Amino acid sequence: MFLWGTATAAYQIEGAVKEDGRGVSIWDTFAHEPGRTRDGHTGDVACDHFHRWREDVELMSGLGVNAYRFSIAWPRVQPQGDGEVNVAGLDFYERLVDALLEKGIQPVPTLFHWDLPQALQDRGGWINRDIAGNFAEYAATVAARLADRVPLWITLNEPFVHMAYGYAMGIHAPGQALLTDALPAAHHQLLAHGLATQALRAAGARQVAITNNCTPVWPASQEEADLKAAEAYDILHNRLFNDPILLGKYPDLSAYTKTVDFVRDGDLDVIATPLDGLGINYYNPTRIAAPTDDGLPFADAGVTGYPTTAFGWPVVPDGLRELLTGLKSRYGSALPPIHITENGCSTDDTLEDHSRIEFLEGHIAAMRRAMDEGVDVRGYFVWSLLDNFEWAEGYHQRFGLVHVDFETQRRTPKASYRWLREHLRAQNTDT
Ligand code: GCO
Repeated sequence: MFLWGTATAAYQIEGAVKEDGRGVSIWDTFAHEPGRTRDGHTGDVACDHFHRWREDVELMSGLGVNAYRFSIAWPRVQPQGDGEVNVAGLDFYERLVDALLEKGIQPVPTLFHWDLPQALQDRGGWINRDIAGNFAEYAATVAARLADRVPLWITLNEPFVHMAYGYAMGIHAPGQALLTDALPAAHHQLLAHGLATQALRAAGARQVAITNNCTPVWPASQEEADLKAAEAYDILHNRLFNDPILLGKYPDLSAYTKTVDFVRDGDLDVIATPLDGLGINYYNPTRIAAPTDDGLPFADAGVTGYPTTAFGWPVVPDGLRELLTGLKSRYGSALPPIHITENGCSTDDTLEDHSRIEFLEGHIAAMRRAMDEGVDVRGYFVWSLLDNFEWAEGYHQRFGLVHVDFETQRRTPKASYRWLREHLRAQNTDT
């Protein structure tokens, strides 16, 4: 069965950050530091999903999706990141999973969508190798409770973005600006993913995947310097995260780091533990030019000549086809089945979000073209069910099929919700 779903993440929707024994996450800390998020917005309340989850499950049921990708907040399950387990946290996700299954919606939990327990950050976060073992312990704890009911698990969400924004550039939590010294945060996330995959399987998990954010890379020109920079970007954004998982080796990183001594014997075997799926988040292609002097080996030249979303991101539906067929030609038979675990756009604060309908229509069509060209795609998840806390942008970017009034928490389906409902209905009658 092809999975049609919506996607969310814990810190972006749950709120209730101090309830039922939840520990502090790096996003609680970061969002409360002056100047980190637009207008100082935080996820303290967000969509209050922690209290309103029943209503949100009803919204999905009304939409007619058969899957829901959400994330589990590590600090709800292990407030200190290791050791003591907060049973109330597991109870919350168990209630959610059971309610979804009752409605015929497959739960697709992501174990880490950036809300690292602050206690682990205090020990270095993803720069500290020990965290990989902590993550595997946490994965085993969640799976012990839910593996019998969850068909598909996602270990990590977008390790690239977490490394780049969180540790290299400092625009997301934990707010570190280490530039290429952030590379250990990539390796330790990948190692954590491999160990967690093994722990999940040992606990009876049926299918395991990871979600990578991938982008087609377009050189700004055919000049040597631009081509070289584009290759660097492709390596650091895409291949750094796909190659070790799918091929068991890193691309050549010698131009970007003096040493890879953080990679130890045996690590790559763990990282390449076979998977049942690869989650892909696609938003737009990236156009890359030769570096300026900011210390990075490339410069973002901006994609021009396309419509843009409210966020200013270029809308290039065929980029999804290009990305998927590109993955197939690069990895061949090493490529597992793909799930589009996120795709969507932000729009202005309107219920008549016709540009979102056009966006989704275009991207679903591009996905189908890739499938016609032989790419094995098994699912498509719209980001997002609800308008929510868009990280450093706070509540300013609205990605939801459902509008949220953040004063009253009132949910109102947008035109795109009705469009998707009809699209899904038509498919069910077609097949
Ligand atoms: C990401 C995350 C989501 C975002 C979405 C829109 O890609 O940044 O997975 O949490 O909200 O992508 O930016």
